[in-house]
Amino acid sequence: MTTGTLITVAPTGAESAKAEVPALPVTLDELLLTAKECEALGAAVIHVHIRDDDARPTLDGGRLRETVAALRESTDLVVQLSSGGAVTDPEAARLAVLDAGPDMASCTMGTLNFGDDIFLNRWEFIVDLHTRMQERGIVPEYEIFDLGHLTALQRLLGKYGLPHGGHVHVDFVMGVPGGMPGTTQALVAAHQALRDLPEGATFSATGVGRSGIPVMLASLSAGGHLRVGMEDTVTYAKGQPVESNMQLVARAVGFAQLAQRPPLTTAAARDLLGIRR
Ligand code: KMH
Ligand code: ZN
Repeated sequence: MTTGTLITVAPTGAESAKAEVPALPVTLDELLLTAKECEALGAAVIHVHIRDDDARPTLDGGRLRETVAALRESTDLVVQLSSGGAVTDPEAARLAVLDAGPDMASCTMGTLNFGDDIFLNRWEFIVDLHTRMQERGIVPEYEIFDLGHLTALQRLLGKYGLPHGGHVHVDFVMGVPGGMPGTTQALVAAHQALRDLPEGATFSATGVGRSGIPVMLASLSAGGHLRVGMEDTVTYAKGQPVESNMQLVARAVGFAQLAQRPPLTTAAARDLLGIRR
């Protein structure tokens, strides 16, 4: 059955520098403004990376807690904290992200080359993240950068059981140099592999950089959901830098409406993902 479209906004990420991308929201005020405007346009989930006073990525616990509280106060968005952080973040700090008590957290399902860096996600670390989220009632979004990550997820669920809430939701992060390409063919392959996961598993997809539009169209046509935002896309069209996250959310909403799969409300998103507020 085709449903409406779950739209996640990933407004900041850990990779772009504020000096190079001045429109990037890096302060709490900037993040809250972006969150409110994206929610008004049709986003239901926010995938959050935060920055320090110098606009550098941070996993500071106090700031994360303040951010979760502020987002809950000003919006009804599902708050998903990144446990991926930046490629330089140590495992302990990534696990401690859960202490901020978000509705959801990301959980990347394997190690990969990440451009010139390595995004390290050891099996034992993944198990730790998954089981701690089960214990604390946090719903994971499993980040799938490559096909083998779905095999790892199947193994994880088989050995350690379903996530909190019982629903499995994954995000195909496509087009990272070192991961699967952002193509229709790769999305179809990943979608096929979803059949090995528990019945009813859902997926979102995001294409990094130029692969954003083809991945969005492929995901909508395959019954998938969308993640957009300046974490993944800083160029709107050739020679045209992204002006704001709202521009990207508005485009995703337009595509979803064209596909006759309008954006899910935040309440419907909670139902889909198995989240209780
Ligand atoms: N910044 C990347 C190394 C996540 O948020 O969980 C990892 C990332 C995935 O963005
Ligand atoms: Zn992220």
